[in-house]
Amino acid sequence: MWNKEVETAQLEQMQSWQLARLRENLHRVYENVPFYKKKFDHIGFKPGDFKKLSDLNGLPFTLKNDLRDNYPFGLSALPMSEITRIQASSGTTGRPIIGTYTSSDVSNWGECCARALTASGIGKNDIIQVSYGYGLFTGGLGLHGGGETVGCTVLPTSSGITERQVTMMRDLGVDSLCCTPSYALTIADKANEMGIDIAPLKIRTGCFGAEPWSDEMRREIETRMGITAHNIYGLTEMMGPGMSFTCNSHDGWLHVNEDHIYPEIIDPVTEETLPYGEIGELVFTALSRQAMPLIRYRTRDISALDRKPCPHCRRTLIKMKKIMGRTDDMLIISGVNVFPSQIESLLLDTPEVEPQYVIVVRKKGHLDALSVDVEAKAHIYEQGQDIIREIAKKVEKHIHGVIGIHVAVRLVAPRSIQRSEGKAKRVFDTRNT
Ligand code: DLL
Repeated sequence: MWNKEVETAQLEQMQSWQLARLRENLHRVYENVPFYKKKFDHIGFKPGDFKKLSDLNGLPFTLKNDLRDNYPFGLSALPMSEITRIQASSGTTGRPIIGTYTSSDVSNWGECCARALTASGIGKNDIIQVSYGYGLFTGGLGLHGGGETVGCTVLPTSSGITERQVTMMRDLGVDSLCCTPSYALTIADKANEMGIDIAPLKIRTGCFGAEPWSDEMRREIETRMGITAHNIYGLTEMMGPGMSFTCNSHDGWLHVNEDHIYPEIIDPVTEETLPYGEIGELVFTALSRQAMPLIRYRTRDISALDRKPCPHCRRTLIKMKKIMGRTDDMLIISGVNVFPSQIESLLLDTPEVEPQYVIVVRKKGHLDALSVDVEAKAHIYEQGQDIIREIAKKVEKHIHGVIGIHVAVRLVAPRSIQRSEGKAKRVFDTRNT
């Protein structure tokens, strides 16, 4: 463990750290961020009234739109002289989401990523290849900072120039790859094309995140690269990668760095806080962040929380379930709620296809129709159209059996779907275009 004292702290100790930090941040935002002053005044709340963690339930949420409305620095709690870094995420529409950091924020971020890297088996003697994009996106610099905190050797390849990713991984004896899961597969494909087998190379572990990925995809990466694939989660608004991470239990739960960010699960419709174990939307409150401490930020990510200590690694940090989807990713097809990740799991249950697919939603008359193009494995594709159609029908039946909707499945030629170097775009919704 990177920080055993915190990662295995008793609940009482953790809650006292959380309460102290939360009180400080509530004062900070009330005094320095007019947006929060107005919101707190509106409900008659003064930071001095805050006595216990459950008092958080009564405080208003912060939404993505609030960040857009207060673009670029309206939610920063400190003057520019204190800000040492700005990161941003492009978002899908309109203004970018800006995150500001003080040097203490950057150092805490490094600490959180160091915990994640350590949990993935990385130490001082190892080389990590950071193939997340460097720049405004938090992936590259986040894992870079984590690697430097651990004291391992960081190879800042950034994303792209995939052939070079493969040769450097081989020639330098890289121990760990950090990138999006879809880019890991792109790298594996490129190695294949180059006639290089990654599995026997020195690399043994990886920290993958920034997009949802199924267990089937994890197994695919693990088999093709001969590594253990770890999950790392985060968002620009709160910090970036390192908010939570997996240990070696691979049970679908991530340990949350709850001394830096306080998680809650709410019902996205009623906005009520839900008890541990229930599925809902993740909401985070910044505990140590100085530059841009968001209070009750609604992530739109769907997950659940579990307070039981991990039987595998003994960390006591609260766990969150691997992201199951996003409230805004959910497709409603003929009245049935469908998450792209459910479709991915079902596709990858099928041994004849590659983990490369696109989902298209379109209007068919008054109804919504869903179709999926998925790449066939090369040896299957070579067997001709009859076999391909037969497998497509089998997949359609499987999806119908589990989710209860009809999805038109097409098996397409190997390598015909565009490969990703960062977050993969897999869903094309043409209903409103
Ligand atoms: O994606 C930060 C990051 C970089 C995380 C590298 C992990 C590794 P944003 O671009 O702001 O930040 O996107 C945040 O991506 O709300 C989730 O919907 C999704 N996401 C991030 N990590 C995971 C993950 C970075 N491990 C949004 N599993 C979040 C599923 C993830 N979804």
